[in-house]
Amino acid sequence: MANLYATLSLCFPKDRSEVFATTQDGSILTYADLERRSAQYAHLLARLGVRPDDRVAVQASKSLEMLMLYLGCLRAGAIFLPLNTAYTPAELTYFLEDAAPSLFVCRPEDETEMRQLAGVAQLETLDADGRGTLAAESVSQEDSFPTIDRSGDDIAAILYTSGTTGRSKGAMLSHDNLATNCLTLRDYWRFTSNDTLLHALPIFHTHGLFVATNITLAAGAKMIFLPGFDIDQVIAALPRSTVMMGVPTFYIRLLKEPAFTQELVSHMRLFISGSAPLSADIHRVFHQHTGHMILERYGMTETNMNASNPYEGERRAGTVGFPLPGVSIRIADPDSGKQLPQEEVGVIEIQGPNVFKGYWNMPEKTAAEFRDGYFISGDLGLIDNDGYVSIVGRAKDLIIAGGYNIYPAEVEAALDELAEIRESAVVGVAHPDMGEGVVGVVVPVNPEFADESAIIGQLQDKLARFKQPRRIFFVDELPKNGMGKVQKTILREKYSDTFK
Ligand code: MCA
Ligand code: AMP
Repeated sequence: MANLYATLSLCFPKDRSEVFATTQDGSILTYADLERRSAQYAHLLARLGVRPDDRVAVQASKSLEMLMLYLGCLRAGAIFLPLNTAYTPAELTYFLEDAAPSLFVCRPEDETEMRQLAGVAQLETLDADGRGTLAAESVSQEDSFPTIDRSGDDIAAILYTSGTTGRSKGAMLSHDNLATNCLTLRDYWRFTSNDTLLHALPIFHTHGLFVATNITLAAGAKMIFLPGFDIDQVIAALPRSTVMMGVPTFYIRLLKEPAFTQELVSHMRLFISGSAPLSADIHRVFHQHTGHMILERYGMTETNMNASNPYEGERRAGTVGFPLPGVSIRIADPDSGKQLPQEEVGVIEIQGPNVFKGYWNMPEKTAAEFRDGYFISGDLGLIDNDGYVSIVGRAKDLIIAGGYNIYPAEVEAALDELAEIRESAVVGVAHPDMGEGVVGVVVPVNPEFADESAIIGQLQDKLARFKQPRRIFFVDELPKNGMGKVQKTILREKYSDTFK
């Protein structure tokens, strides 16, 4: 295949005056607008000296302009590198030094601070209303652009994911990785140009950018583009939508809302959930309450989507369905790599056109995460006798809160740097809203010290808010096994009621 944008544009409605997106303030972007605006961004990038394969890093609030910048990057052959808006300057420094983007786009209010960061070659701004220096400069550019030819293996985007050890890794996703996956999902989930997707996810991660947006484009469909998950806005938009995608927290919150009734969603075609486990309980309650069975699917930044419950046929709660067409999933013994039979639990390994091209500048780390051409997910699961894949746990030490990944190793490193702390352990425990909540268990240098807010306060500049422990517990010592390794199972058990 070719440039992802070229592939998507073949799927746009013939009549380009069709609506692509409507926003909260009532503005409308048609497919013709999309072609013009993305062309203007592509021209501007070229004028700013951004060449094919250069990285364009973006930490901006969710806006249609940011989506147009994404499409402009694709058209110009540049590599789009979106960054979570919650990341602190300390966290950004690493990403910018590592990826060495030729352009960094930030929020106008952050401009002064961002200029100080190392690794920023060129800075432009973009705000939530689509204003800022970049948007302003783009409007005077020519509004048609010959999309640059790319080979399917060329990199379209880099998304950073943290790891259980060491630094974050930039997952390189090719034009083919993204194109094949969204075309497969469009067909698997029966998207057509009659669909209107309710888009309330952030657009700096796979879910909101590649799954939600690319599928809409690949179907020539429409979206209602909300700034984020605001329950009132979502309730107001549901009557005009046909499909909704979300993390489990979206569905947990909707079920608590009295205005979320069966009548409100009786016309809906599909609810999709992913990024974190949706409990069988929520599946059941949602079904009883609305008559809709949520379709749960499984993905990763490195692989896009791997498995999905069927559109027709049984959507089985507690499973993530079948490997997608063209994707091969096997279960292996975590240590030996030996393939395990159906019904046995092991590490989930994935092969297919969806699997990424490796970690940016990290060939050894990339090699270490593949076995016989299969990507080792770090998720523990099984394939049952009917072929349904279930995720039953994680071989990697990872917490998922509200669909965001938090690596305890990173939080522990930040805690251990504090003068008051001798050592720490970070675990995830059940949280009624976010699925999991972060708990820090620390051994203070001074046994008398027990100031929780002083500890959390010192993390403000170091870690994004969503990674910070919501509670800190002070102990004399951490439970360890004979090898000196912290026994996190004991801690998870001990603090299991923290958020109940
Ligand atoms: C916000 N906060 C969080 C989270 N989000 N803390 C932990 N985890 C979170 N996910 C913090 C806020 O900073 C705030 O801190 C406090 O929690 C309460 O904020 P609230 O207003 O309730 O939160 P919100 O703004 O409503 O956001 C919750 C959210 C949001 C809507 C669930 O986190 C969200 O949109 N999540 C989606 C993430 C996502 O798209 N994941 C996909 C990754 P304070 O105490 O200071 O007030 S892609 C992926 O995983 C793979 C590939 C896949 O399969 O899709
Ligand atoms: P990320 O690093 O943000 O790409 O997150 C990927 C991880 O999210 C996977 O390795 C899983 O642990 C988790 N995940 C995604 N979808 C699901 C799901 N439906 N059920 C359980 N875990 C999921």
